[in-house]
Amino acid sequence: MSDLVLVLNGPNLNLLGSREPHIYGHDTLDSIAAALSDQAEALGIEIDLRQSNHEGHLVDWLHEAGGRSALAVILNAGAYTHTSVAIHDAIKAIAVPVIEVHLSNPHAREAFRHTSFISPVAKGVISGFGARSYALALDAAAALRQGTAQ
Ligand code: CA2
Repeated sequence: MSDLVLVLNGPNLNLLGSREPHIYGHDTLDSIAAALSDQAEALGIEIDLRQSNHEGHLVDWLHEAGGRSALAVILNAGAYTHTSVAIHDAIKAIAVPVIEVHLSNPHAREAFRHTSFISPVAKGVISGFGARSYALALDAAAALRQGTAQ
């Protein structure tokens, strides 16, 4: 197991901070990355934050996390959360805990967001806290390293 945490972000999350701030907040993905970087340094964890609008990139990066024996993956799969069997299968194929995160609380939104293909294969889920969802997930990843998370 390494000290590497991949922070993977799916479609449209590159637009964060530009629209729908009432749902997703004012933070941009760059500002989230900067805050996570500081937090990771304090925790002695290496993070690598990526975003793609393409499902296959997320699948490839999950495989990479498995190949590199990452400590954890923090995954906001965006809308693919609600559709992607490919991402579900990729998570099952790796021996790395995946922490599902969302800025919003999908269960408090439209019915089509109430199904997650990620949750059944995730170590845990954190949603509804805006950018803080990512910070909470990184804390959870650090706890996994120390063996203090279940
Ligand atoms: O709450 C979350 O983090 C979501 O994963 C965000 C996804 C949504 O499809 C999920 O149901 C919940 C959408 C991300 C789109 O982000 C935008 C940001 C600014 C402007 C437009 C879209």
